[in-house]
Amino acid sequence: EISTRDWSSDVCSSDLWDRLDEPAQRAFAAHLEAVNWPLLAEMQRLVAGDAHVSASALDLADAVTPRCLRLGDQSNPIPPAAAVRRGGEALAAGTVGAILVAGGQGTRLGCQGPKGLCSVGPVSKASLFEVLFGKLVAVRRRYGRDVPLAIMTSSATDADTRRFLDEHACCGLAPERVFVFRQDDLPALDAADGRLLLDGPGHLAVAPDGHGGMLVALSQSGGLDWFGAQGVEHVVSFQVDNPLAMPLAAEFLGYHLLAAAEFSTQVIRKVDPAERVGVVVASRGRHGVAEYSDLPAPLAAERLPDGRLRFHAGSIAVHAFTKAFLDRVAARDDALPLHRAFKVVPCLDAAGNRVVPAAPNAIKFERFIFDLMPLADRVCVVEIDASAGFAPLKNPAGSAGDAPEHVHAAVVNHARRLLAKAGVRVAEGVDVELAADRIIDETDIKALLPAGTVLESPVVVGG
Ligand code: UD2
Repeated sequence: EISTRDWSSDVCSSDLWDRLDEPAQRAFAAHLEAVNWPLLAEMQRLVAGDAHVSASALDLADAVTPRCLRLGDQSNPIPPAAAVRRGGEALAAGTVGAILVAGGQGTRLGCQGPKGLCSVGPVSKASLFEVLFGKLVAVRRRYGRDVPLAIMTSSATDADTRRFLDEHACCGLAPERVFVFRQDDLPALDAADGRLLLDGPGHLAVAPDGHGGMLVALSQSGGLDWFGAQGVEHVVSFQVDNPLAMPLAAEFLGYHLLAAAEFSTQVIRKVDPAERVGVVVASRGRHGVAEYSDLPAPLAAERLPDGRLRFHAGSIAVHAFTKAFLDRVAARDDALPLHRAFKVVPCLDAAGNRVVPAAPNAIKFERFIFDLMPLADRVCVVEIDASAGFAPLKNPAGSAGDAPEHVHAAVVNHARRLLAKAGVRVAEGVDVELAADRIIDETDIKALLPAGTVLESPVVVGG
């Protein structure tokens, strides 16, 4: 009763079928039946298309960097104090939820399992998960309400993430306020002919569908309704690799709310064209993000008369959406385009031998959540200081940037700056860290340490 569909034109090495025993054939058939065939046809059309055409329909020729508010800037059209107040009211009313995108693995960083398990606490050795979940605990302490948190995992990180949450009692978050949902996988296709690849006998080569997979996965898993049932009206999303992320900063939320934006986003000032961050641009009345890999080098390096990069609003993937906007776009099946990436994908050759190609042989497909931006009627862009809110862990130790040692230094420097604001001095060369679940800003430090305190040895303040 194995399906009668003829897969031979779609699956590379399909003659290997006969070598599988019957249970393996059944499993393979089920695997193939689960493939979204209309989507596969669209992916195959993209394989055949021009490799240099960007997926997002942004016209960069006449695009500009949109006007940005700046965190703490008194010259903003919305005063910072008003934003802090409004954001604080929303947090105290419990109308803000959060989504953490955590489908990525830490393997490349030498850490087994989900990237969230990588240690980033310079003193505590706390993992990314502990630090990021701690921030929600700190918000509850200050504003008296939980922030419901949906965590997006992938096939590679789901089981380990759930185990981590069990073993660490959700790091102090109320378990009923944590919702774990899994993004989908998409097949990788042979770059030469668009056929499916096998990465083992009877097993398709697949990869997670990008953080944009969040939209469909959240909606289909019941996550959007879960937020709705708790009175959530605004949802922030952030990435698992940034221990300095501040998606729940009251001032940021306040700008989002007071600007009546459907989609707000945090950016940093991009100063070097080589920085691996997408850029927020405005073109023909719409906002969007041009991913760094899609931005032609001459455009990325273009400068304004005042010396700034023409495209200087670097996206750090911290966004806020209205829940109504997410509901609206989740109902469309064309909300997010597919992006292609040429990758090396180990696979079986026609003789059934596993090969690891020396050059990219396959196309992987991903959707990006920031492609929702052009669909939003009002967008609010808020610039933050990178030193206060962006220290991504991307590369292994010894790399030129975004490696554990850079993250470590950024976390210590951020702590030193907040401690200095609270009148606390730290001796030269001493590592200090702020307990993520206690300290949002200097006011929390002042409540713990009297001004004039000197820290002479490594410590987790508030830990
Ligand atoms: C991302 C942004 C880039 C910039 C940078 C900031 C994209 C395409 N690019 O670059 O513009 O904002 O981050 O750090 O977003 N993830 C999933 N599932 C997936 C793929 C990724 O959950 O299928 C998560 C992953 O765990 C990580 C985040 O998304 O938290 C970013 O993924 P990445 O490290 O591949 O993105 P990167 O550094 O190329």
